Amino acid sequence: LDEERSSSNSDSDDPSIGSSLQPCIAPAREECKWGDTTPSVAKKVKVQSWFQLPDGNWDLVSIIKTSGNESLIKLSEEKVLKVNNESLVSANPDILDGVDDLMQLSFLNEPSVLYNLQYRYDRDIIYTKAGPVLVAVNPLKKVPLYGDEYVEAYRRKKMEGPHVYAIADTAMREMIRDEVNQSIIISGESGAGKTETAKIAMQYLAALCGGSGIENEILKTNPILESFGNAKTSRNDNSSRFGKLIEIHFSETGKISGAQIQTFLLEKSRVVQCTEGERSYHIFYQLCAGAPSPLKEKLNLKSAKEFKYLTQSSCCSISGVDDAEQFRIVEEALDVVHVSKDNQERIFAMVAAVLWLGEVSFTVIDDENHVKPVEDEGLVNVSSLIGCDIEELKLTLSIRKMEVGNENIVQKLTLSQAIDTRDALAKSIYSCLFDWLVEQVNKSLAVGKRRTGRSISILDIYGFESFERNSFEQFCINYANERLQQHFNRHLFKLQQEEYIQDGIDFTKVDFEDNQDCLNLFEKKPLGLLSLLDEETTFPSATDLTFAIKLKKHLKSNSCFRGDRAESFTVSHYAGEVTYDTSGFLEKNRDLLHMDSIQLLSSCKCHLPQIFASAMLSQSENSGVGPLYKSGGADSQKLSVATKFKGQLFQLMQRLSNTTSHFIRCIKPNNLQSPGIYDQGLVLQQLRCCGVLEVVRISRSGFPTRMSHQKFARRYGFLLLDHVASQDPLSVSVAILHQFNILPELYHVGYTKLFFRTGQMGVLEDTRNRTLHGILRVQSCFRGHKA
Ligand code: AD9
Ligand code: MG
Repeated sequence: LDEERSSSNSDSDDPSIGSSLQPCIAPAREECKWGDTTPSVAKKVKVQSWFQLPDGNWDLVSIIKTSGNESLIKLSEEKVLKVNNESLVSANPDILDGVDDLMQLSFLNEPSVLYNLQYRYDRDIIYTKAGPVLVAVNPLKKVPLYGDEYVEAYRRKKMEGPHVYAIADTAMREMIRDEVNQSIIISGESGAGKTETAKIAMQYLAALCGGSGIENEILKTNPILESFGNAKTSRNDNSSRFGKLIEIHFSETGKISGAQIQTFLLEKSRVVQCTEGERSYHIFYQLCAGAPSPLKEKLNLKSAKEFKYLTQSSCCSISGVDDAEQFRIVEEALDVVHVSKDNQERIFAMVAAVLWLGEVSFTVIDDENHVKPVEDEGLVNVSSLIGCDIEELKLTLSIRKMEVGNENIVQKLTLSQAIDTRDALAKSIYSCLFDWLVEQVNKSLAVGKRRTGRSISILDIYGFESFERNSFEQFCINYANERLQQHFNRHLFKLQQEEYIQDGIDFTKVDFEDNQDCLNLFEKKPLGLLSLLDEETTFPSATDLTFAIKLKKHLKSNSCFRGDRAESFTVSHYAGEVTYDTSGFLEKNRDLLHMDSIQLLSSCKCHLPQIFASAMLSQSENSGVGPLYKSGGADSQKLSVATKFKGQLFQLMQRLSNTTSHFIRCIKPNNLQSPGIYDQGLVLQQLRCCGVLEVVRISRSGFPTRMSHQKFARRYGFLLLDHVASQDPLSVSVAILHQFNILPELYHVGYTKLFFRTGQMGVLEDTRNRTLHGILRVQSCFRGHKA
């Protein structure tokens, strides 16, 4: 018994590790004092179960008595209740409290998974494995789990508890050993910690494989991309508004030799409007607060509070963040990635131009609400910053040239059309600037670096989203997640198969559920969501309502689709049902920039035409489709946003399918961005959405509980009633299985391990505990008698 106890704790106290390192392996909830007094033992062996309280939280209750279908239970707050047995969910024995890997749980039910994660979270052990997946619960505070000492401990395998470092280390080793590219796929909802986790992984790789200095450049891309692509939202003060894949290249000697960044779907609308209490992209505020005086004068900058685009949400600052200081960090980072001072100034001029566009206002010139822009400092600053003729700018913002048949006609813009045109221009300038900046960074990270073909890619991409109201953005994001989920399922299935085969187990197909039906709903041509959306997007007279009607007409027989109220439809995603409101879908999918605006941007004398052309070009290259603008009508016939995104996604999936993937699922413990609060309902919902419960479910359908022959024989051998001829662990194990009449379909004997159906270990553990209880009671009586 002592041996068992010490072996279960031994991993956590390696004396060779610096004393400041926290163990990443949980200690037992209460130290098992098997030889001690009877009451503590009695406490350990009482039967416990999970019971869901009216508030939805699960409580660990003791079963006092069971008769028929009912049990008398004691809640943790001592109240006694009589409940139906069906409302009780099996709890794991205490020995399994806070296990490193959820798969070690004998009962793999939702409350047990939730409890295990909470048990660890309460002790700042934020990482847990769920089979092949690393679950990371955001601590929302500094935790002492990182830095040189930890890097060293993981590198030298002194520590093996679940950690991002361990994942990065495995990826590194497998890349070298198997000569296969690796990927680390990080997902989770907003504020769950994806970006921080990606950075932690990058830091580990930089520490492990740095040396040439390029690793510093790679790390410095983070403040740059965050400045231009992150913003304060209601869910995260530093929310990434784009998806990112960073591919880190290694030389033959395992040193970092370069990197390449790909970004996905930047949220453009934020540039011109954001919700109350949220902010636009950090760079706007950083530039206003931190630009040195000469630059401020050159760009005619005011304070952030004075720009309309930045004040509409009544939020200009983030508590605890110094925008001016951040500006200096960004400037320094731009230096590191070799963006020249000239280019930096051009970048800031474009940022300022966007802000000044927001200042452009209009006056109504006739009874039909037609307008012209007011010629004030807004208009003047925009034209000087982007280097266009002010008259051209005025025209672009007041009329639209159209081709009807063979005739060119000029349409005057109404106030709302003029505002839309102005905002579309601002969004376009900003998103082209973002793409161009990424391109510059990529040039720096790739310069002169020889690619050996070995790489580790880190994907930090928005997780599944389901809100009260879901629009086009959620539609794209959830489609991406559906694709990633398929990649995940296939990977998981393959891993399971390999493990069974390796241990000599006859692998008869373990259930494998695919989400191909849902993907077909999106991708089928011509009658899939994306095709129908594109078709409707190109119809001049189509509206969001006609789009919704069309979907219902063509897709009503699809099992993953449901037509709802007039303008909405529901999709059954792997993570649950989501109802999408089609209003705005067509406009967002078109993302139209009128020809007049394109011509204006192309005519600018500043750096913009270059930025614009290059960004446009890279967009069409990314999509793998020909020219972005087809000639014909006066308005551009641009590739739709959804189609472009689909192209990017296909490319991404192709890239990932050539890698060995490692999955990290980030979990947000509460919606308050505060440490120490674990909201069970919220966590559960995320575990469902990010597929952790799916992993658990898939594994449960197989033989998820594994124990080596040795450990099994050692743990349960003393329960054997008959003498076993051979004392080798395998024979002892088999004898135990026979003695307890465990049905052959509930286990498999592998070469090295025993594999059990879920729940079986719990049964054995109960027997073991009851037996121990009996022995100890006898011992204690005996002691008492002697005394
Ligand atoms: V979003 O989808 O981009 O809105 P993320 O990327 O999932 O979101 P992020 O990484 O930005 O979330 O984390 C949110 C905040 O949680 C960070 O700003 C940190 O304050 C906090 N965080 C996340 N991970 C850690 C960690 N390992 N240690 C400490 C953390 N704090
Ligand atoms: Mg992020």
